[in-house]
Amino acid sequence: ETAANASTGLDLSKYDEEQVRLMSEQCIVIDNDDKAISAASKKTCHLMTNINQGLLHRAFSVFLFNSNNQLLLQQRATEKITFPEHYTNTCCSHPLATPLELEEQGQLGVRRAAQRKLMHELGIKPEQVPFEKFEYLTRIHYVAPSDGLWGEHEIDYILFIKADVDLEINQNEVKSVKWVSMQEMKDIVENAEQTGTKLTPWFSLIDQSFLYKWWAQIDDLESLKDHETIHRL
Ligand code: DMA
Ligand code: MN
Repeated sequence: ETAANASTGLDLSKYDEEQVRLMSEQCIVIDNDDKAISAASKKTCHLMTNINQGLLHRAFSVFLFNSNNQLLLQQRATEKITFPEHYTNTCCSHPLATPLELEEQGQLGVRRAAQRKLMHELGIKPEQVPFEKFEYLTRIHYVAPSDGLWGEHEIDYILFIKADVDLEINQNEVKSVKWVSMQEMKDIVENAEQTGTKLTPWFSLIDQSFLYKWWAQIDDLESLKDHETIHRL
């Protein structure tokens, strides 16, 4: 961290040690067409000073449903550096700038990253979420400040998966989880302000645009897939 501090003048010592460690992961830097152009640390990619200059990276968002069509929501841990304690979809993160997770054929890199993080955050075993079960719907490009210093600027691959899973929560990542029906989800969002429920910006954007249309067709998603468009939300 000493070298990073020297270059950014940023003191990370007030944050959770494990979350600071994860800030050195190498994300995939992309252009506006989602073409991979380089790698940069998670820290570099999430500083608003860099985002304001256009720095953009690749991400994914998993929405996991059980056989009763309930969505698994997660509340982010207090330790998270961006959007702590916010409610959001099942699991989000970044494919890393490694040969395996850079693989674009069949979105294999993103699928590998999704499996890796479902295990890391929620203890879901890869056998319960095989690559081919992820339904890749579309990509969403958005920018969202977190607290002034940090933020997001991503092209986000949206993955739906229907699978019954066993959970073993990593408390450094996840504060709580909740299975919700479509109506319960709509109520949570509608009442968020009164109840003081913070929602992540990307989840709010997807909630306002595609979520219920996709959810209603959870068993028949083929015709809703759009692998060409990058939706600028
Ligand atoms: C980043 O999520 C990805 C999106 C789509 C916002 P995150 O902050 O949960 O990433 P990580 O779990 O790697 O910290
Ligand atoms: Mn990100």
